[in-house]
Amino acid sequence: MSMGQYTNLTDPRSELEVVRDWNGVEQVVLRSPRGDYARVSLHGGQVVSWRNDRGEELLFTSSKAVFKPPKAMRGGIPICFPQFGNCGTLERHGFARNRIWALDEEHPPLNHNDNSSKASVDLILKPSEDDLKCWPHCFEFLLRVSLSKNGGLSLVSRVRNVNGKPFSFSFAYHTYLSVSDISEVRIEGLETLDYLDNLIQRKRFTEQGDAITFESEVDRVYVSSPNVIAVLDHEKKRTVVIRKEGLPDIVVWNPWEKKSKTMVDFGDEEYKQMLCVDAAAAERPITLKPGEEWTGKLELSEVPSTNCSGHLDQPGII
Ligand code: TA6
Repeated sequence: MSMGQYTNLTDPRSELEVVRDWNGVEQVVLRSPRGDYARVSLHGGQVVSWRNDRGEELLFTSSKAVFKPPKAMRGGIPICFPQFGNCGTLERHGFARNRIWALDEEHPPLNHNDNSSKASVDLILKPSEDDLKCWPHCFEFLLRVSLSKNGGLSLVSRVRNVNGKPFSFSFAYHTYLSVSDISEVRIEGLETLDYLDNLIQRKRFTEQGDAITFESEVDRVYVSSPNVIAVLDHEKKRTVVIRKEGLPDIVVWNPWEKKSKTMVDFGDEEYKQMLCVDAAAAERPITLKPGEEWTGKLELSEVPSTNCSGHLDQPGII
């Protein structure tokens, strides 16, 4: 398949390849010069794999995941749009994660002035007739997925209102991180924040802990959070730094034991090896007037734990 305009290789040593999964759905493989790897499926515009230059997978995928459109695969980074969770009339987390996206040949690459060396691909989603029946708003969703030469993974979403009237939506990068042992993991950067507890009808609380640790089911929306947080995995001596722009909230989810047993596409013990930390606009919807557009950015990077704890504001963490 020819490398059309939807691809961007600003470093000739980076690689990009279009393959097909066993359902015949196209997937785009990005490789960095030093051997990092990412794979994006056109099913849901979902990143389904992100590996470092040592070949270690950084994203969780359930051993019971269903790889058959339209159901979104349980793992990787599903995109929740135009609705996060059950906050609305649509199916949970909206329809974007269940749709087949297209490689975007139409538009100049997003951020075409960003020439830091990376491999990237542009995808596009527009509403189908069926989508317009359940959500009567014309939009254009451009997604750029990039892998930098240092293995950083970035996702830039640009939603444009090509409708005649305003519309509002909520959004999340539903990021399934792979962890060694959930009881060995802590999140830094959400201290003292307010959160909405989805386990208690979105009741509002204030985080008391000095870092978030896990010993039971958690399903919270941390509101108006800082744009940089870190997930520290002591056993793996690994920290994943999460940077976000245009997304005020962070959703933290681990189903723990009981809920895990209720999910058919999730192993009963798998809650020990995953943690969802979603950059999101979940508390308040985003409203776009006709012609307006919104951009939401996520950057994930892996840093050796020693570099991070307590120093989130240090330059060079990313
Ligand atoms: O992000 C947290 C959450 O909204 C939880 O409430 C939980 O339901 C999770 O998403 C998974 O949703 P899914 O529809 O993928 O099963």
